[in-house]
Amino acid sequence: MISRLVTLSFVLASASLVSCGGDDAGTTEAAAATVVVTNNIFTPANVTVKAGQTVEWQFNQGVHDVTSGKTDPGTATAPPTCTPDGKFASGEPQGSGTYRFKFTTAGTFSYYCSPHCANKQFGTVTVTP
Ligand SMILES: [Cu+2]
Repeated sequence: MISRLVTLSFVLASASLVSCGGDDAGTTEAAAATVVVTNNIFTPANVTVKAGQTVEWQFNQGVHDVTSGKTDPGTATAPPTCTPDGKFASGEPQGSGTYRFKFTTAGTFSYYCSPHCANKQFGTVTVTP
């Protein structure tokens, strides 16, 4: 029964990924880097891909999102802050499924989890030419 539910939710998640345009949701191209999302940490937090390659985030534990923008870890007296830049975003926080984004320009792109900015759930994607 549990495995049937897991299969069903996987199918539903896959269907919703295919139906949402933009980003890299519908591609069959293999991801060049995979980031596992568990409670308040991206693993690995820093990945490097080449321009034109795709990064895939796998939501495995808790409820999180992937939002691009500036991250500041704060200080002993100031809390961490996160400011979205609109370059990529997975949308509503999710507890399972995947999010994929194809990076087409070189640079270093920082991102965070919106619900857990205070926990410094930060990551970066470095894209080489
Ligand atoms: Cu989170």
